[in-house]
Amino acid sequence: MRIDILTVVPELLESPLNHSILQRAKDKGLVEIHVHNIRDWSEDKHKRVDDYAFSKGAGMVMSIAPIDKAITELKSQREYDEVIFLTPDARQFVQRDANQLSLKKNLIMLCGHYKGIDQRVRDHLVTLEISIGDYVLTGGELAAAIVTDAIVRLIPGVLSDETSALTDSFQDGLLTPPVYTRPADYNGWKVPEVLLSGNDKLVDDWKQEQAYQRTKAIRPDLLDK
Ligand code: 6GU
Repeated sequence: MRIDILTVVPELLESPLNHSILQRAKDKGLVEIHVHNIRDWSEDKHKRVDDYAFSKGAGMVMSIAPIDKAITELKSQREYDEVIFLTPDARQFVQRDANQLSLKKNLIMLCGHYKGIDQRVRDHLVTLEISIGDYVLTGGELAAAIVTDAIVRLIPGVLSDETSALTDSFQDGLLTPPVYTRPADYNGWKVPEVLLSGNDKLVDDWKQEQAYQRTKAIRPDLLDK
């Protein structure tokens, strides 16, 4: 998979995409992530990428020209499955979206900034709009990092079998059961007896029940689905 991220603050994406599992996925050649500065396509002498809104009091708006040039250049090099716009005024990204996007070959992610973006970008260049939740961030960069992480970890070979994505919270509609490691007794705080029993059937039943009880207590909405 290849992901091209278009932003006016590329620095914000450096650290989150260059460590741990994402870095290993890149090293293994399972994913290529390219971060581009939209300013590189600005023809303005001050490299501006925004301008005043036509409506009064609406603040600054990201201009269409540099974004169109960037996307057109990328599209001339390969075919893209989606041009994704990260913005709070969109449908919320959920695990099902991550699953579907993890099967794609080439993705463009466009990070919103300032007060908004010229609507013609959304109407003519963007194919998918996503928000990561009902709160407002200063820009789409952290959201792009989150969406990239959620997608990349699902690519076959990125996670080891032990940490398989199939056992994640949400994949089966339930939160995960609690986990423990040694010592079995830490200053009187004990690991549940059943986990020390060596009886796989009992352990599986316990995990299933814990997953259900946690979901009922914390995210009852998931049980309605
Ligand atoms: Cl994708 N962008 C911004 N700026 N804020 C958000 C968001 C995205 N998702 C939730 N809040």
